[in-house]
Amino acid sequence: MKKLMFLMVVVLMATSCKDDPDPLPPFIARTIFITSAEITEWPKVQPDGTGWDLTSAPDVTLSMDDGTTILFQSSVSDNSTQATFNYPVAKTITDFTKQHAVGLWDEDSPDDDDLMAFYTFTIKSYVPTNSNPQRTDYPSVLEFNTKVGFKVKLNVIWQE
Ligand SMILES: [Ca+2]
Ligand SMILES: [Ca+2]
Repeated sequence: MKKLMFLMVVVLMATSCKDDPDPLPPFIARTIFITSAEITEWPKVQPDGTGWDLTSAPDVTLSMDDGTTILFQSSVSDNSTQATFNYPVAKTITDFTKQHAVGLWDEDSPDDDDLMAFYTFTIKSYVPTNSNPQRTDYPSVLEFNTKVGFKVKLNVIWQE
């Protein structure tokens, strides 16, 4: 009898262990918060090899837009030769299918600013496509890299 009791306990333990925890519900991000932008590479000269300004280095500023509205415009770094830039952004994007752009400009006056480099993107292309996405499947950095030597990283936080 004692033996049988032991067996029953073992069977009970085995069946209770079989209950896997329910899979986590998917994390579906509805908004993305851009905390900062880092430029690690940018074109120091125009495509024809001449400088962005006649007698000085470019006056660099970063912008971000959604095709109709400017979402972000950085301060201007006058006559800048620095290798990298880091801009706090603090902008939320909710339309993941809309095309956005980041542009690097040389501010000129009275002439129009020179567009040094730009990159267009949709947030959708960074959304994970697996059936049960978790927060960790979403990239915390969106990286852009263009042919003209313009490298940008956006540090982001995805939110439900
Ligand atoms: Ca210029
Ligand atoms: Ca200048």
